[in-house]
Amino acid sequence: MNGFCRSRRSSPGYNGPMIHLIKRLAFVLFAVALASCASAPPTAPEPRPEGLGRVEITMTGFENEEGQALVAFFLDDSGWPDPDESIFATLEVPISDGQAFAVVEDVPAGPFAVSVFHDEDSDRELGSGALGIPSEAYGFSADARSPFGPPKFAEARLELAAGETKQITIRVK
Ligand SMILES: [Ca+2]
Repeated sequence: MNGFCRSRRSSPGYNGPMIHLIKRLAFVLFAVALASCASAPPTAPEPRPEGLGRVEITMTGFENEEGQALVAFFLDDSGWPDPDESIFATLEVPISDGQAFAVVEDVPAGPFAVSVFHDEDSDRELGSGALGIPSEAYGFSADARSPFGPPKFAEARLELAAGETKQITIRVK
């Protein structure tokens, strides 16, 4: 500790400008970071077209009728894909013959995405086993699938037109 302090004091001619340079560099890096933040603001909500539609969701691929299908409906990536974070609609629907069916009414036209999982033990959580790999079947609109974690909203995104009834199928696995 003393040695460190002494060496700094003993050569001010070298360390002084060096420290100044490091401070300047740090400031430049900070300014660059700020500028890159300014050029990429958080995604602003897109303007949506006027009007409402309806989405009919058929889910297939269930291996048994335990529990229910938990369907979460999103209009943007806020909270995606957590059913408890969906600000638009979360539905629990029964499973029969390996299938489940849900209807979401009065959906604002524009982009949407749906996440589904088979909540076999009815705890409202996507069960996971070893290494965090899901133990309950799940799926997303647009057949979105990602090898690591859930796909992004943009990958599962579909479009609804005003006055449209859109029928989609989500296969869980
Ligand atoms: Ca569960």
